[in-house]
Amino acid sequence: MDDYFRTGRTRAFELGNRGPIRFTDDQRLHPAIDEAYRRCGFYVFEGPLRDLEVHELEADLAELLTRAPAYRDSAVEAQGRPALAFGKPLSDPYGGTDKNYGRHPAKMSEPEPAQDAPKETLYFVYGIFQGMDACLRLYGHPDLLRVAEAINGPDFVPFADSIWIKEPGLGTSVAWHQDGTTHWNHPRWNEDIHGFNFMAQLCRTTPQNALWVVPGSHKLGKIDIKALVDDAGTDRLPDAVPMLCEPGDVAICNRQALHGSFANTSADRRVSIVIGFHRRDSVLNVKKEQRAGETVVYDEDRIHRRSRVIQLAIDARRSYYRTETPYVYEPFIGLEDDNRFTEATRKTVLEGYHLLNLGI
Ligand SMILES: O=C(O)CCC(=O)C(=O)O
Repeated sequence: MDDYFRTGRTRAFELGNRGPIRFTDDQRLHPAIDEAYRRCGFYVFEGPLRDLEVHELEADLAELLTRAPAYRDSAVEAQGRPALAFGKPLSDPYGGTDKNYGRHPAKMSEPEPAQDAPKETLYFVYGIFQGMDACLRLYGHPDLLRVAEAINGPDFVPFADSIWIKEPGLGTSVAWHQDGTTHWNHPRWNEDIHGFNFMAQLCRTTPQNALWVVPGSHKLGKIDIKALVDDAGTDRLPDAVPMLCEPGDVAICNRQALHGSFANTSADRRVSIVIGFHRRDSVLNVKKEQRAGETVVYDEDRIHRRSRVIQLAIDARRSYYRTETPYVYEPFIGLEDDNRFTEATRKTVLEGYHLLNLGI
């Protein structure tokens, strides 16, 4: 494993896919960033979050954790609160199961946790804009939204959002997968059709605790992951590289890229806040079976209601970071006053908003 981690680090830094966010004079993503993102399927933006913002995100999470139950048995999904997922320390909750539409077909190795480890670890939080205002402000980050516009067009729409937590010596693995579940055989399939995720990092990531990505795999269509892992004879896929970041970095990762992470046996925590966006025409009128079994249509009304969260986030950020120029979100031009972040919209727009997520 040490050798894999060492060579992975070297290969990660050789890819040339990291640096600050840069735009051209006409507001396009800098061509060097665009080229590297398209070649690799991910890019590490260095330092878009200032220390203050990182600390506020950490404080939001710490507050959530002090209120969170220790185990799944006692978890209550209260309305208006983020929802929580627990797993056995160092286990692989998804690999080889039909969870997440069966997109994790191969099991990861599961190291033995320490004898005194708790029986469960909290590894995933979703619906994070309910009661975590620093996360909401992050959602309204003008430079990140400009990147979203550059990649998905000015009428881009939300996907979903979450926090992955990998506690030292406990963090569960995430078996190799590609995120997309619906458009692999679409007549206009292309490398952007399943959207992308921003991954904002609150901790330094290391080869041991990082997300790993197979560069270029977002262009390959649906990959036979089980065969790939079987052929490799190991869950250490030889072409993968770790997504190495400092606190305050925000990576962007194509959802079609093959990615996964190992159980965190290291002494270092990782916390990644994941926020996804789609092209509007990827989701409009898509029929999707939800986890509960019912089928929903992502019609204009649902997309509009879910997109209001972006406009609220822009407003929440505007009144907090007063020296920043707020992002102008095209679908809400002229509707700004109806979409202010207030105690009323906290309830009417944010409570349960994640039930309107646009998963594809
Ligand atoms: O951060 C991780 O370890 C897993 C993230 C992931 O797989 C995802 O967001 O799709």
